Amino acid sequence: MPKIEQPASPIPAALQGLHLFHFDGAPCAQRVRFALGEKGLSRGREEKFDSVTPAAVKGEPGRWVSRVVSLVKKDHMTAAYAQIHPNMVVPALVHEGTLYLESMDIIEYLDNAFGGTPLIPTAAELRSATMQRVEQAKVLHRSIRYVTFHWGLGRLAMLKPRERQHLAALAEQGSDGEGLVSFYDGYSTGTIPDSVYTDHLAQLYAAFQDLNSQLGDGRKFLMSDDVTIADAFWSMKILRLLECGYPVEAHHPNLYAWYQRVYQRPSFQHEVMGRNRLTNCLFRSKAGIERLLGKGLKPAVDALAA
Ligand SMILES: N[C@@H](CCC(=O)N[C@@H](CS)C(=O)NCC(=O)O)C(=O)O
Repeated sequence: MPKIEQPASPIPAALQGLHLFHFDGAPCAQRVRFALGEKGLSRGREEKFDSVTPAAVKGEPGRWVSRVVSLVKKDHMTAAYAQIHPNMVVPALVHEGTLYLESMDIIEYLDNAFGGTPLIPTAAELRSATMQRVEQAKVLHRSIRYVTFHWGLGRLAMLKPRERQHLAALAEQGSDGEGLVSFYDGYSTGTIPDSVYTDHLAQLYAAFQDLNSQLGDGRKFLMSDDVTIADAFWSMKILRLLECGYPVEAHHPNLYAWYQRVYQRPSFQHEVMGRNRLTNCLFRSKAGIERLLGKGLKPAVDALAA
């Protein structure tokens, strides 16, 4: 059973229906939006993440209310959001006043609470194999952070000393369970050795090779011919890494073909990409220029295979 949170903020308890605190370009939120789409729930109106006016708290039948927490504007590093999510990350879901955190738990909750595509197999063996793949993806989320910050976001994502102090002060009241404080300290001061980034890239590479060979038996999706929560987790890693210029097709062809199958699904097209196309295009263009210059993520991935 997903954990029921008791937030310090009064906002979640005031919300009716389904509300998602998310960011369009964040893989952890994208996987939940994919799951919502698979459950037949589409994006409804947009509200400010902390709005509790009588109109803003209303739910919408068959839809989820979108509460964007901008990672660019640093909405997630505000006291208002830290009281909703003590780790200061997206996503967070509220259903009829109850708050759910952690994308894996949120998807598990949605799978039990709504119809549509079943995302967690019921047969014991397949279920356990599926959840192992999800756990592996969860652990490797940190590697995605290191790789995308280093090769994708660059200086744009660095925090000024004042912002880091503010983050540390908020974390003292919350839990900082995702290690944002130490990550941003190291990242913003340029003190993380290059070998750490390369090691995270190598961990992702090894996991992708493993999935690539598993897909060699001709199955349509990661666990079987049916889409599952594992596809939701892993496909968002590929989406993000393609944006950073990772040559997925050249190194992991089965994985790339699988990704295309997931990408074509209406849930991916509408709920994941719906408002993400411009950002996706900008990142891919930047990566394309780097590739032409022989820089960026591609040579780093090629070097791993050499
Ligand atoms: N284990 C969490 C991870 C959430 C997470 O790390 N979210 C990222 C976006 S993918 C975030 O909000 N990062 C904030 C930042 O990097 O400043 C989950 O799966 O829900």
